[in-house]
Amino acid sequence: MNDFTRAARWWRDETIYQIYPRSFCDRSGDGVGDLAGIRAHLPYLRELGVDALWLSPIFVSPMRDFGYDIADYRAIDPLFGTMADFDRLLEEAHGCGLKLLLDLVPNHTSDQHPWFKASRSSRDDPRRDWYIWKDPVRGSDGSHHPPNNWISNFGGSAWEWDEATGQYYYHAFLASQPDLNWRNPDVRAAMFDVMRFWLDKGVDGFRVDVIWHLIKDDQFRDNPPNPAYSPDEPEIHRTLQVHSADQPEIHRVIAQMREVMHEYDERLLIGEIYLPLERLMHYYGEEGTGVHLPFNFQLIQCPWRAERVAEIVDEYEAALPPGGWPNWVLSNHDQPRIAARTGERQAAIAAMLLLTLRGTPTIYYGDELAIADVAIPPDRVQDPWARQEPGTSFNRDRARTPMQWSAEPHAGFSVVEPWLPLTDDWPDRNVAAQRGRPGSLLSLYTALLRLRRSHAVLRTGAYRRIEAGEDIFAYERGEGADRLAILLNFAAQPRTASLPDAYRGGAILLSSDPARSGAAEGPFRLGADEGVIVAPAGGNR
Ligand code: TEU
Repeated sequence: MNDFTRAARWWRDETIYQIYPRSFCDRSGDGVGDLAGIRAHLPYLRELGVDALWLSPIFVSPMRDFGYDIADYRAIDPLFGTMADFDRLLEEAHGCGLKLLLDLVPNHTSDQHPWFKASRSSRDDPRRDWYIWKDPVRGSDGSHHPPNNWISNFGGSAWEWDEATGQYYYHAFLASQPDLNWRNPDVRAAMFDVMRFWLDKGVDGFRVDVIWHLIKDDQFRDNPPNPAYSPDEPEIHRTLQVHSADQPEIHRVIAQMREVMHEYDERLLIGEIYLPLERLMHYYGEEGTGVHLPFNFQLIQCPWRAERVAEIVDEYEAALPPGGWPNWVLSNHDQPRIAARTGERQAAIAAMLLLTLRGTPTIYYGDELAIADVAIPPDRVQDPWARQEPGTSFNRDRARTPMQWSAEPHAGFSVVEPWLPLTDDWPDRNVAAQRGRPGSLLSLYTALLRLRRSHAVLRTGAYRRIEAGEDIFAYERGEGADRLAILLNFAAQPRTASLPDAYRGGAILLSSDPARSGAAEGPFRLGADEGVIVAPAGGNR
């Protein structure tokens, strides 16, 4: 039996928690989070009940894109600590049963990486072909123009002119993030060695940044215009990324990455992929050649209405290839937070959804407190994208604000003013205030994670939609007597749900409303913004 069809892989049972290291906890006293801060809060993460931590990049970087611009893939940035701090974090995380996933950023390096410095030094340098260099298009007056119309994800042309060598280089993000040439086998070999370096240390896997970007059209054809573009959108949407990303050859590259992972036992490969569902599914690959989990951002991108969310879940379940294991994400460091999108009361429904759907959940740090987007005063804006395209509606800083630990100064995050502001209500919205308090979102997350552990059906049971009525998304997990029903009221008013007969008189295992008691009735009265998990009568408790 190959790896793809083998039944149990740890990530099917476990929950991932994303930490944005700059914003988790600062122990060095510079206002920026660090590895020692993460280590200090391992007990919190155990108590919450998550299983695997994914850290956004912690490697040496000029921090133009806050670590997604790497200058040394094998060293820890001093801002976050030392390699000894990393080794200690890994050891202690493993010691308390937590796995550790790193962020692999193979699409581009920093322009300060020695590879790029060599590449840009001369056209004859052996590293020249490690990046994507093209001759200019010349105007009749001798002026130089980019070789095609590709746009940077952060706005403007994706081509940067290099006067010294008379060519353009390609950058899908900032000009200080030149794209590597993944058609060059030496680049592949070098990055696979980076993977081995961390896998040898014992990390449990990687989240691979913009994996669908690695291979570009070999003819560098222009992207077609996007007929639906409106000028208030980020400039990247002006064209359709038909030729600059998601090329067929990417799947061979991913298969090679999987071969590297196969040299080790039970390591996880996640791909960061923003693509429509039918394109996304190709990234599972065939027979274990794709990523284990192509990140599923459907819930981030959909309007928060019961009917639409239900459709999205059904479509996703139906689109999965045989053996493809699902995953769900509500927020990340690039997107408005879930509580900002749904409001605080519905954040509880979102939590119940995330932790009861079939598939590996990823929780974004701070979502368990319903931290919402924080308005960033203009003089404190950090996000290079927001600086480069000030017209864009969303500034990523708003979803990257510090974790709020307590009512101590600076919310216990730091002893000095943090790099980004806290929420206005931090004296109440923090871990110390919510821990163990009935009805708090943190208590709900903790209870949900405990229930996932104690009830295998919530982890691996089949998913089946139940028609329960307007504004309610309801589904079952499991089969026969071994099943549970989940009823989620997306409305801010009470609603009545029809409940399958088997659940009448069944136990309510969990409600988002701590005042709820008793057994399940026939037509089931759900409170405003209430979600419940119900066992069948006489069944599964
Ligand atoms: O993000 C890639 C990416 O595509 C997003 O920035 C996307 O453009 C945005 O969310 C709008 O949908 C990854 C990292 O997560 C991000 O932080 C980095 O800035 C980027 O890659 C470059 O490494």
